[in-house]
This record gives sequence, C-alpha cells and structure tokens, in this order.
Amino acid sequence: ERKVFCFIMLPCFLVLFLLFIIPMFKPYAIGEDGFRYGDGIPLGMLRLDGVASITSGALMLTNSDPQRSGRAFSRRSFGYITSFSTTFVFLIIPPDSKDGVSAHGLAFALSSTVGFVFDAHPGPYLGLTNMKSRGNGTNQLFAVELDTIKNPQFSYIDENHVGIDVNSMVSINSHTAGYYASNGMFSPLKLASGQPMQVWVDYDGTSHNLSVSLAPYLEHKPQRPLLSSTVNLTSVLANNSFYVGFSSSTGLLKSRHYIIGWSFNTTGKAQPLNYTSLSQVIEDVRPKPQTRSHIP
Ligand SMILES: [Ca+2]
Repeated sequence: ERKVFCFIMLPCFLVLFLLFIIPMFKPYAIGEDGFRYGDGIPLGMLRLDGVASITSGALMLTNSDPQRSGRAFSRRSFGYITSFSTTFVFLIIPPDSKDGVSAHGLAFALSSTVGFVFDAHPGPYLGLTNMKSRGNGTNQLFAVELDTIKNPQFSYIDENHVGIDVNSMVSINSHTAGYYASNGMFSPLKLASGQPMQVWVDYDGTSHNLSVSLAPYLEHKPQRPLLSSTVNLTSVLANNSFYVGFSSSTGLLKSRHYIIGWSFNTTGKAQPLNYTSLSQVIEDVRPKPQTRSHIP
C-alpha cells in the first residue's frame, strides 16, 4: 500500500516543486520590475558591504574612515539589459567644509557580477576595480562616476567631474560637473559642496545612447544632458543579467558619501522621487551648525 502511495504522490511533489520552487530562483525579468521607490532608498532590496550602512533613512556609502569602500547593490539580478532610466539624489560631505577638498567620490554602477567586491580597491578605484583588473572585459562593469579627485594616472580632467566608465575607471567620456541651463549656458556645480544634487541616467537599448544629467537638488532635469555616449551595454554586461547599485570610497581624505533617494526603472521613465521625504532625510544627515552656548 505504501509503494502505491509513493507511486502516486512523488510525481505530485515533483509537479509542485516545478511550479513553485524553481520560479523563486528566476532573476527579475526586464519589464517585470524596477525599483519604484520615491520615498527614499529601497532598503530591503540592497546588499550592503564594506563600510556602507543605512542611517537616518539614507544610504551612507562611506563613513569617516580613510581608505575604505562601501557598496550597495541589488540583492537580485535583473535579466538581459534593454533600456533603463534611473534618478538619484546624492550628498557628499567633505571632511573639512572650509576648503571643500574631498575624496574620492561615488559611482552608480551596473555589473553582471558582484564578485569584484572581494578584490576592488578604495581610493581612485571607487571600490569597483583594482590595479590588475582595470580595463578587463571580464569586469562586466558599467558606471557613472562622480569624481572629486584629479588623478593624472587615470587621465582625469579635473578634481570635480562626471564620467562614463566601461570596465575601467578611465572614463570613455567625462565632463566637469555642472548642468546646461535652459538658456544653453553651462553652470558648474561642486560635487563635494555639502549640497544635495540629483543625477539622471537614461539608456536606450536600441540606439545604445546613454545620457547623464546633473542638477542642484529640487531643480528640473536639464533638457540638455551633461554627457552623452554610445555604449553597447549588451556586450558589456555579457552574462545577460546584471545587478544595479552604488559604490564609493575614501582615500587619505575621509568624506561621507550619501545616496538620499533612488528610483530605477527598466520599462519606462524613472519614477519621480518624493522630495518632501528626501528633504527630511537630508536635514537629518547633514552636519548641524555648531551652536555655542553663552555662559554669562
Ligand atoms: Ca574620474
């Protein structure tokens, strides 16, 4: 009787396994999902490592330790890359607000692997590559860097630039940080000013056009992007799946790098952020002005 029971029930268990268990391991398919969190950082979706932590509702990528990296990437991978649209608000607090010198910056990144976290170096590598791996196609890495150090070794244009990086921290395209106003004039912005700013990155999977815009917090997305490049991300992210997130590092200078809010979409424009919530987070993480008590 027991044998008959097994004979009937085993195929049933197998069918149940195929129906329910296997789909749990399926990566996010494009068109199925994105991060649509307008209120801040999608905390549960992120895997933090290095010195990254969540504080006051913000993602703090680096704390006040020198020569350290912090990263936050999506726990689950997305499928084959087609198009994407993302926007985020960041805040860099330099170690000494008087001279505004800061290190090293942060990057928004897509990668087919998160294995690099074990070998990536801080400082100018922004926690994404190292001396040996830089430029390797096996990195399967795309990044938009917000770089606050001039490093002649990497052909950096200045100590305050935005760059498009493919498998390397030597940018394929870069521009002094700032934005084009509606009258066409370029307005420079200091990345490590202690002021929040917003970034938009849009990628068209058909034309392979990638554009990056930057603006002061609460300003509209500029009509003219700061940077545009043609990048075939299908060939960069060759594993046909990718993780998305942020990385940052300090050097001898110990800056704090924050992501305040983020939205990422693979099926249309990035969802707008909730600025009311973000303004509160910004207020909470910013250093408070020193108040002196007057003792008569
Ligand atoms: Ca750079």
